Amino acid sequence: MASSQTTSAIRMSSDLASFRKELRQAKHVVALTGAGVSAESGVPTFRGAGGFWRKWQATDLATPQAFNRNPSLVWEFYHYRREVMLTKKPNNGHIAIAKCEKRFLSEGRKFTVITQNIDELHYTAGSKNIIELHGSLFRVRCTKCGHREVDRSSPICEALKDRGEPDVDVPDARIPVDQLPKCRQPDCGGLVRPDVVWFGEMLDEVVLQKATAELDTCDLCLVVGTSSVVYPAAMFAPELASRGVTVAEFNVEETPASGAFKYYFQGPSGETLPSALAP
Ligand code: BV8
Ligand code: ZN
Repeated sequence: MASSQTTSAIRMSSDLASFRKELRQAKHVVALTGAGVSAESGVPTFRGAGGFWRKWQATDLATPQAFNRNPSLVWEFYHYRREVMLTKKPNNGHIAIAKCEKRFLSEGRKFTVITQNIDELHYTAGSKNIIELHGSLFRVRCTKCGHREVDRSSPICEALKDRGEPDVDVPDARIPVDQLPKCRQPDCGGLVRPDVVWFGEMLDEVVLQKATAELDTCDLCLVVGTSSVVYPAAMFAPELASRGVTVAEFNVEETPASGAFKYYFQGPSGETLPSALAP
């Protein structure tokens, strides 16, 4: 529970009592999360100051074109983000979401997390029913045979050891392809890539179907820490609102989508969620 001091510091722009009444009556909640829910865990968001790695933004490197052009540079970027996660923990926002899911389950109600994040912090916080729209930092996919597997190794390959530093003046490692992470399937040995959805790539059909099925049956949606600019995730909550489903946004600032939502709670989600989702 946020301390009284921080609660008074948070300007709750909507009527918390009214939201909590709807939360008590909801049968199926979907929590749609973005990079902002992990910000207080120290994970850089995409569009904040932390959105740069060396001289690039994620949108420059999180593309199939960038990977085909320079797999070494893209692997340095993902290797850096994997290593960063080794020291990051879920914050009170992730934990409040996980506790709310547990309470809903004990009351025969449904709670689904649909996240745009690839940092797996919702799993670590104890959430169970999670849909990762954009994949995971800790899964790889072979570019040759398509084999997917979880890979938490640090470093993911010898050549990336101590590489990936984020400072703008660090020279690219220019690692030869045959020293980059390789497929472990017998007789393959193909180059593997992070198993994430890059810009310009379609979301996994099955993942999208699962997310759509959850969104079609939910009666309350929390939108937490997303700038709502990346599609198709950006249209999920506005679509629900247009169908009359209650949407509550938790963000430190208003977003292009805020106007469509019934509730807006301003403040860091690590502080606003515990009081909003408490029993
Ligand atoms: C698709 C995985 C069909 C990788 C990600 C032109 C050419 C090609 C495509 C497009 C195009 N124009 C538009 C598109 C579609 C494109 C898109 O939407 N582009 C955007 C940039 C306009 N989408 C796609 O390409 C998608 N695929 O559409 O396929 C198609 C195919 C071909 C051609 C056309 C269409 C695939 C998109 C998935 C990309 N992969 N991640 C990786 O992570 O490396 S996206 C990545 O960025 C994240 O997953 C996330 O989705 C997004 C970042 O958004 P947020 O999570 O919202 O984070 P952000 O930093 O932006 O905002 C943080 C928010 O938190 C802020 O609002 C901030 O105020 C708030 N906040 C900060 N601190 C806190 C807080 N809130 C609460 N508490 C705090 N403490
Ligand atoms: Zn393979």
